[in-house]
Amino acid sequence: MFEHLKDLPADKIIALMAEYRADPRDNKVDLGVGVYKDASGNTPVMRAVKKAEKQLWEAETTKTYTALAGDPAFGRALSGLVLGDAVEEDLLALAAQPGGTGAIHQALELIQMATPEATVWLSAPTWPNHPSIIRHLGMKMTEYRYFDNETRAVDFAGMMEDLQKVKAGDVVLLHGACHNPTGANLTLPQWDEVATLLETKAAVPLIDIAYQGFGDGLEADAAGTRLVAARLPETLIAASCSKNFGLYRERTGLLMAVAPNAKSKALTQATLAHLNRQNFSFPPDHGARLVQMILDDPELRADWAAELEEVRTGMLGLRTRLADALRARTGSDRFGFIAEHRGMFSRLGATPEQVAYMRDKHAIYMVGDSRMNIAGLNENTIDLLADAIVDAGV
Ligand code: PLP
Ligand code: TYF
Repeated sequence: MFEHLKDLPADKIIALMAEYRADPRDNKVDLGVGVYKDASGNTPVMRAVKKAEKQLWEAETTKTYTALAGDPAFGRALSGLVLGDAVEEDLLALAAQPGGTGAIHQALELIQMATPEATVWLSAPTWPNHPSIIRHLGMKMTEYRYFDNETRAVDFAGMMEDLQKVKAGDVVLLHGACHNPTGANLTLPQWDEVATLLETKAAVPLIDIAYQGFGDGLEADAAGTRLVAARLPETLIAASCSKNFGLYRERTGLLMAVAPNAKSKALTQATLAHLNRQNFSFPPDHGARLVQMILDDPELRADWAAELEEVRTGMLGLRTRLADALRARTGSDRFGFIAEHRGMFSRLGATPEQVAYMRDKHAIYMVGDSRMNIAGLNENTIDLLADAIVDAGV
């Protein structure tokens, strides 16, 4: 039977990780996969996570199953972090998921069960796993304009023009904060306009929020998501704890569904539990438990938020210094957008040839669409990158 399987396209970001590892050059710089790295290139376990793990090890008396939708205390804690008080608890269906990806997948399956004909609208560009999962599920999808390749900012006029064509029941996938791969984000007034448009069209927002705390801060990064969730009758939100809690391999995420009334919430909640059961039964609990412990303990929470803030401001500093280094070399503000972008990524706007040139000649690895992971830089490599960008003629 296996002979009937077909070759499938590899994930370019993951393929790049292997190419980087295989490169013997000492001066190589990894700006590829979206994993946070400190100045020494390490991806540390966060302090609060370590403390919570110790507490958990001492206090945990059983490993028995939790509940099909995960431990409700985790759902309450993480939905509180993402949504604040934007949505009443009795309108919010919650299900723990293996990572943000699990939450996106489950959201799409829920949509497929409810409205199989719906088209999912994706930003151009978006995280490659979005179209990949939608294609795998056999759902309809299309794109809306998002990134202006000239200004390297959001093409908001183009986005709104394209979203005019959204039909009732269609799903519009939005990045809650720190757009991947571009780094260009909506302002709060723009979120407001998008919310009004979706409301008029009777469309359903699906918000992927994987970088809360990496952009302008924990509250500011959730503001757009909260605005939409409070305004629209139905919203789906897929949250990931991989980046902001550094829990990558623990696979910690949450799917939130905002329902229009208590009856609809109960039905949605039951459907989410059913979907978990079909796909993997009980969701993983270790990372979820750590997140819940951290968020519910004022001391752990303060320590976590402080460390996350160090990460955020560190990346902002790298952005400013890279933009300055390019200003000094080019005598222009052409690369000023790097300091304006937010989150882990910026799309440089280099051609695939220029990206390949920087890898071959300067040992600088970025994704083929010229997405750079800013956290992969440090004080020493900023100048190397600035030189390479100029040398490649970007
Ligand atoms: N969505 C986006 C845009 C991402 O970049 C990521 C990152 O890895 C995720 C979702 C979810 O990641 P995970 O499944 O590791 O939580
Ligand atoms: O975009 C990134 O680099 C991160 C990590 O299939 C990632 O979101 C990349 C590819 C992938 C899963 C996670």
